[in-house]
Amino acid sequence: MSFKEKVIYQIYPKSFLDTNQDGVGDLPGIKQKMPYLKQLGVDMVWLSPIYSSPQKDNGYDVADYTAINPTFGTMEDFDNLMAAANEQGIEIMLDMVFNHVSTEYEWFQKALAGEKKYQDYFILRDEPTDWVSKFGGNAWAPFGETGRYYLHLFDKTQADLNWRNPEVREELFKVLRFWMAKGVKGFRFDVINLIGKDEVLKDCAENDGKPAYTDRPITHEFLQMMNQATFGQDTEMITVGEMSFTTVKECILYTKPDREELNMTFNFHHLKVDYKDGKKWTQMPFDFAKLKELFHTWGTQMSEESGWNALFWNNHDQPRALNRFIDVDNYRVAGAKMLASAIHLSRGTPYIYMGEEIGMLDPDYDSMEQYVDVESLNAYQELLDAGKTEKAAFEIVKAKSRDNSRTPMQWDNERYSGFSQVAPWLTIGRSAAEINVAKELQEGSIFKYYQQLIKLRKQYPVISDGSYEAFLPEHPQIYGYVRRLAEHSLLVINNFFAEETTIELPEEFLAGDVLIGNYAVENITREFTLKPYQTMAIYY
Ligand code: TEU
Ligand code: CA
Repeated sequence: MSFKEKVIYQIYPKSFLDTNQDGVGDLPGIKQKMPYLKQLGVDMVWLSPIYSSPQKDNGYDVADYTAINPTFGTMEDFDNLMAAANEQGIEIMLDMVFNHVSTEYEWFQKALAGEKKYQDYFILRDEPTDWVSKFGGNAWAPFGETGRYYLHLFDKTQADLNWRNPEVREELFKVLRFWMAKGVKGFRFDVINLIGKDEVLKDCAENDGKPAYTDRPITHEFLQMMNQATFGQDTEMITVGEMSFTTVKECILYTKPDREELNMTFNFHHLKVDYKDGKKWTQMPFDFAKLKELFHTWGTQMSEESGWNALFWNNHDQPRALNRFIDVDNYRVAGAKMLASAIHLSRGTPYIYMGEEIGMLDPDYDSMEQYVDVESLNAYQELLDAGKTEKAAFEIVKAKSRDNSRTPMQWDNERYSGFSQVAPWLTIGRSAAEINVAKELQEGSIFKYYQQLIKLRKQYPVISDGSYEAFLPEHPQIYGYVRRLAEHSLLVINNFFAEETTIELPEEFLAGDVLIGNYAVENITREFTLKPYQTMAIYY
């Protein structure tokens, strides 16, 4: 089966299931839930970082790429998890954080101690540039007592690696071979479009300096080297690159098969349509016209140029899409299905973030005390410094914090939602008694809907392989597209609002069949009225 027919499920290990009652999720917990994932029908599970790490950025600050974080378990636990997954026909994708390492990594420590070899592993300069770290503040920090500075595009405990050094590349390629030898079948590469820094680094006032280090031409060369030296030798491997602040043009280059870089890319433009002036720590209702334009641009251009998208609404860095795009007080279930259809029937490989399949919501915390993410804490302080009241700053954090999606998985309505028997590392969401796996499996319909979508992708080549064209691009409420493959077509219509709207269906689909939808459809008529958040796919 090709990656076009597969569906990938993301697990945030800290928050999936705690089996040794320390309040933190672990590998045996993930192993235990393999039958649940099999029931859902996903093909591959992406684990956010499980490696040794001081956890300043929840594991995205890696201190040893080939050691398991003891909080999560042992290497034996990992091997057991792999075996249990494979038994269910599920493959494992690991998260490779190759742009930077924790400053606790042996390489950085040796560099600090004065070893020249390891100093060349990092990006050291006599003068910092004006670039702003993605987690706030300047992107350079003093390198010990040397008077020099090291680059950290993220937290100051995450030092950027010098990919121009062939020894660094070989170290990283070795890491990939290590995990491939264990049977890992997929890699998700963290912010991989930032690895190629220019030789001479220049100030850049635009967008906090992003254009100076993002999507640089040499990044493509590095990816080709990595592909050739490692996963490119195994046609079953699946690779996805997380692309920060990228363009469709670049993502076509990253994913066009004949370039031999990656299979697909994540981009975040569609999840910035509720950012005021492009700034995350603001609040604004989502801009539907912009969302559509982005989906259509990426959908058609990737389709025309043989690129491939990773399709997603949620991950561990994003507040829950339900809270952002749907009137959840009235239409949580219909809305969850509509959002799911909008991407699962599109051209690309769909990702499900844990809890999405049961319609989990943001936790609805009532105090700053409950937030733990370094990014949220920094942003809160910056909002106060900029003159916001505590209340106003809190409201913004509440809407935007990455902790929103990192709350423990809601398995049942027990005290700690079946995640643990002790207080978890991050407070459980307020809705856990109402929204949980046990209840969803018993009486819910969102999980079933996801099951159906996953099956359809495998049954209908037009879903996995068809082309993409926009449908009613100017409509103020509908996001729609047509997929085509040989003599078959699929029309997908999604009403993104709580108001009904009437449209004209194209002639060619009047004789078609409804493949899936969130309301019963009696007749496909030329004049068709869509209910609140209605989604419907017609196959002809
Ligand atoms: O995220 C990359 C990234 O660009 C994020 O910082 C994103 O912009 C931010 O979360 C939105 O507010 C990746 C990982 O997914 C994230 O968890 C890590 O913190 C980051 O890289 C550093 O490794
Ligand atoms: Ca645990």
